[in-house]
Amino acid sequence: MRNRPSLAAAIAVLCANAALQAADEVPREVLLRAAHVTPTPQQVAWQELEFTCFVHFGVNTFTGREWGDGKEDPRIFNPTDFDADQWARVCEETGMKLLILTCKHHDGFCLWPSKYTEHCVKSSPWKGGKGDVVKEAADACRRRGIKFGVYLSPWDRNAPSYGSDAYNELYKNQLRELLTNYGPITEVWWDGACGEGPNGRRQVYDWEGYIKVVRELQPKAVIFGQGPDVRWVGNENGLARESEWSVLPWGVGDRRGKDLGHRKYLLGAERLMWYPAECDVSIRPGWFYHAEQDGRVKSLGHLLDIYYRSVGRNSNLLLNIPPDRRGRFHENDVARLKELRAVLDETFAENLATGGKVTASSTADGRAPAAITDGDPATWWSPAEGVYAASFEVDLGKPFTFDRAMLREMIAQGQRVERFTLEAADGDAYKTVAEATTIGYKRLLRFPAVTTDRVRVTIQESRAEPTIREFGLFRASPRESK
Ligand code: FUL
Repeated sequence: MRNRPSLAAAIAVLCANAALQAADEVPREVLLRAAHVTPTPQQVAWQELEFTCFVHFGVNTFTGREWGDGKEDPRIFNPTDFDADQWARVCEETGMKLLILTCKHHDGFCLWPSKYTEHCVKSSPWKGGKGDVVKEAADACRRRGIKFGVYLSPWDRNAPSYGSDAYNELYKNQLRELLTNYGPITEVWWDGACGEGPNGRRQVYDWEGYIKVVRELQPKAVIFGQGPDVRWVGNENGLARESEWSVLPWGVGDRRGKDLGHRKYLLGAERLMWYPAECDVSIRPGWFYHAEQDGRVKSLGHLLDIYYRSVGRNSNLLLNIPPDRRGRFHENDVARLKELRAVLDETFAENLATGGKVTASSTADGRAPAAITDGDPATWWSPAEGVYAASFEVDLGKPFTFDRAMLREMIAQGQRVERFTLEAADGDAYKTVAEATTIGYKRLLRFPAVTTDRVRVTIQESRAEPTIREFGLFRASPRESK
């Protein structure tokens, strides 16, 4: 008679199998389901903005604080040389495609003449109490083709009704003012901060009700933070994860976790959602302007690192530039932004893969690999149906030296690639240049310079057939290393 395995051994084997399945052996149907979660047209349009501008401006600019307590005398708000056109011009010149203004921060002071509070520009000496920062900013942005967004802090330390149902009505009324009177709004930014109000009470926010107001008045806007469209990346350093998925289990709780969209979380997830990350960070230590931080504007190297780890990792970058007491972006910040723009332009001016001959290990009908270097955002390469691991090669025609690569998936089809390698030909062999995980809307890779006339990208794991929209090879601007 053969020995029967003990119960403990059988359980051990079962547990080991379950662990293996959780980590790697996720059934293909589960992966395919995740791969077919797609963004809304608003989410696609938002993602294409890539680099955007945050503007923290308000009573804190004049008190030197980061969080006002709502007891500020509104008369302190008095910019001496206010110029919203300068904000929009800097955005235009430096490639920031959207400007989000703190219309109301936690202190409750409104930068527009709200009907629902006296704690606003109406009570300030600026323009004799007739000024409207929101209007000037929205108009300036529109004139220069910059999209406009509103930050309206749910936490209000001034509103006497804070902490009661009446505050939810006030908040919705203020939202209605902002979403009705200032033209198209591209993003509504909801800060998660929820502290005590003037009466020591905390507010139970009516998120569902707030979302309804946005959907009704600005159906094309995306909601950041507490809404279902765009999520906070989980830190205020402007950095996305090595693996940044836009497809996540519905209502993912801890946004600070490591790889929120890892395949192991797909198992057992009842609903999945397209929920891309936004990386917010300030160009200075503070969100608001403080003269003593004029010498602490982030270095070019630091900003470039942020750019590669946000825009280059399937996320949008929301970079805060705080106007000073004049109401203008400070010269130091503007100079740094211009340097950043110049380096990015020089680096990405010429795609060395353009004109190369592209071949692939497998191709679906009508999805020829030449699409990945044609510069046409509407075309993409895909391997044949059912092929989830595939490679493409680019014959550059002659040797080039490069140290940056770009890959983009066709996100309207979903996010699929889980792991890939970039190799450079060295004689008859290929040598690995870089390895990475997710691609998504855009992946930028940095690596030591290589010279070669042929490269290969191998996609080792993809949840469904990969859809590669664009591929590029670049040489970093020499100014980057200075
Ligand atoms: C945080 C706020 O408390 C900060 O003041 C700042 O506005 C930042 C963008 O979000 O939650």
